Amino acid sequence: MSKVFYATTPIYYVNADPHIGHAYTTIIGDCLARWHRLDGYDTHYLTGTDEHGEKIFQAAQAAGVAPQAFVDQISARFERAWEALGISHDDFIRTTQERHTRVVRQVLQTVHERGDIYYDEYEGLYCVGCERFLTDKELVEGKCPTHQTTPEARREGNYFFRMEKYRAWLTEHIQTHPEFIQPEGYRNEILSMLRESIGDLSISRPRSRVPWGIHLPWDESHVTYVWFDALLNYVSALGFPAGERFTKYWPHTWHLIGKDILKTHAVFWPTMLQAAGIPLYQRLLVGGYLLGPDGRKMSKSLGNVVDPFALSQKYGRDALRYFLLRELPYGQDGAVGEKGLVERYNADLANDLGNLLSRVRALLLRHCKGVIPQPAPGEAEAATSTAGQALLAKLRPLVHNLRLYAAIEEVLQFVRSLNRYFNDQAPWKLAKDPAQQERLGTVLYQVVEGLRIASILLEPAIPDKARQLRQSLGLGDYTLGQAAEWGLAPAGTPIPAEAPILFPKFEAEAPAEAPAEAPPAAPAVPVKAPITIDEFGKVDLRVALVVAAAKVPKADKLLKLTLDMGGQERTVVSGIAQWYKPEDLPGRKVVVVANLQPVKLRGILSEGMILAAVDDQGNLTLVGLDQDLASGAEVR
Ligand code: ME8
Repeated sequence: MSKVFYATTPIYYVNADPHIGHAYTTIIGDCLARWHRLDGYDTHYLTGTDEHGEKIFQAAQAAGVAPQAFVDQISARFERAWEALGISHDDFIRTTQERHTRVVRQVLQTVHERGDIYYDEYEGLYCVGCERFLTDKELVEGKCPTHQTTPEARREGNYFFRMEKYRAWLTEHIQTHPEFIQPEGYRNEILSMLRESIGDLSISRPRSRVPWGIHLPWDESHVTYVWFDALLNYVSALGFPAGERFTKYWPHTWHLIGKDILKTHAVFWPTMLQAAGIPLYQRLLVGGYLLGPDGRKMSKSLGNVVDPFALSQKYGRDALRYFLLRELPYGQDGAVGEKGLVERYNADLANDLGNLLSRVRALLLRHCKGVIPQPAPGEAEAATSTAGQALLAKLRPLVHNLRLYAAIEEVLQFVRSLNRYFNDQAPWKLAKDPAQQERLGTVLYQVVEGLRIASILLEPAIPDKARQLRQSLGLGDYTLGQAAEWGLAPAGTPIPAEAPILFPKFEAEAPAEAPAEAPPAAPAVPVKAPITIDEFGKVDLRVALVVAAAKVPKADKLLKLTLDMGGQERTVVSGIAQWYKPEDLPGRKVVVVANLQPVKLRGILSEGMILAAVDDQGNLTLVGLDQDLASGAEVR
């Protein structure tokens, strides 16, 4: 089978700025494109903007700007938005570009010459939001169900495309090609629509009313209907009809759309293609709606709109990408909000993935001279040696069927199994026993390999962080197939001495979802008597790495911590056992009071104190660093 892949997003209307719904579909497409590239497919990923039509013309008029200047401005915002979210599209098409308008006129001419276009008077109900006439059946209480507006009654002379003529043929095609429209519910919706007449499609507007559009080649007094124009972007961008890209990519097309534009893509588009003598696309993949955090459809008036760019700035673009990809089964509606993002981020990315990386790095730096160790010869551990192969075999069909959330969850389960392995093997204990050094190398190698494999499989979802993860283990890039091969991390590879924390943990605060009423003012905290800066300067605060942690026998509250303060080892006894498990601490950076008079606690000499914040409910959390800094660094 040829390894060629072509994915498209809808081209977005430039009547308003990009929002999270646009980002959602574009991120899904990006993940698919990256997956296929990583798998050695010759991949082409297309997005762009839809710039003609009444809706855009009206928006430009309302803004008091000439249409071309208006669309230039907003189209550029979409391009910038995709750059900000790390979208790796290969092309960005705009329907006002000459490479597109030329193809639209050419296809219209062909269909006209074949006798599939005629002129007629038409009367119907038009929804400007959808940019199409709605049938009585589609209305809900007289309104457009997508836009909640009453369509306008219109009567005018239009050119028509003989769409009805292709109804039986289209039905047959859908019936004999189960993959053509997915998920199945949408396929059934279209099959049921096709049981009744679909009518012919009005494909022009009089220029006297809508001057903004592509002129019909045979009648300059009409412009092309925006959907007939827009759908053709998918082939014009490939250089249809003669372009090499068209020949190569078109037979492998996956169109990603939201359910709001199902009919145009599942009925208008294939019949247009058939009439123009162009082969059909391969698959139409239909996504559901994103809902606000309250479970209602996002809308500005309800105030439940989530801004993807603010989230991406605050938490990082890979965090947003991960959340949207992991949270919702494609095809279904689902609620998204900041709180959910933070929870998902902390649990999966900061705890399961990032923390394991920090812990293994700390041990490699301390006990393995900062290089990836050599595993014992011939030792095949259950944790990873065949896991990569099994995982990839599971992931391929999941990705093919757009079950991206399930594919990600499989990888995360693997990462959780690595965490269990790490905790069970307790390499920090092995490190202390000179007879166990080979075993220590084997265990740490397993975890490094596991992280390498997970990073490859997660790369389409979180491209920047996946690379950062590997870099902090001294590793470069791999192909998807190399996730299935065990042992590709070369023993002896030096790992960088310093690496930024992969996923710094966030507090689960969500200002956008906070209750409308202001929370009661916190009581004033009694503050101790003032001290001078010189007095404060006497306290020597330092960054330290937790190297080992253990319970203090017969003391429920105490842990004994071994700290590395930049080449200098310290023991500190700390009363944090109620809040922290010993196995969760090695690899963490803490802040320690380095010049505190040593004291003996339960027979152990404690040489300092680590800082923790505690609230009046008794909740305690260790003071940490926002970004990684070398052990021994001064805190002031
Ligand atoms: O329809 N949830 O453009 P458009 C999920 N120009 N996805 C959403 C969404 C939401 N709440 N809101 C929007 C058009 N989308 C035409 C397309 S294609 C030849 C022409 C996504 O700007 C989803 O992919 O209204 C939807 O189909 C698309 O944005 C509509 O974008």
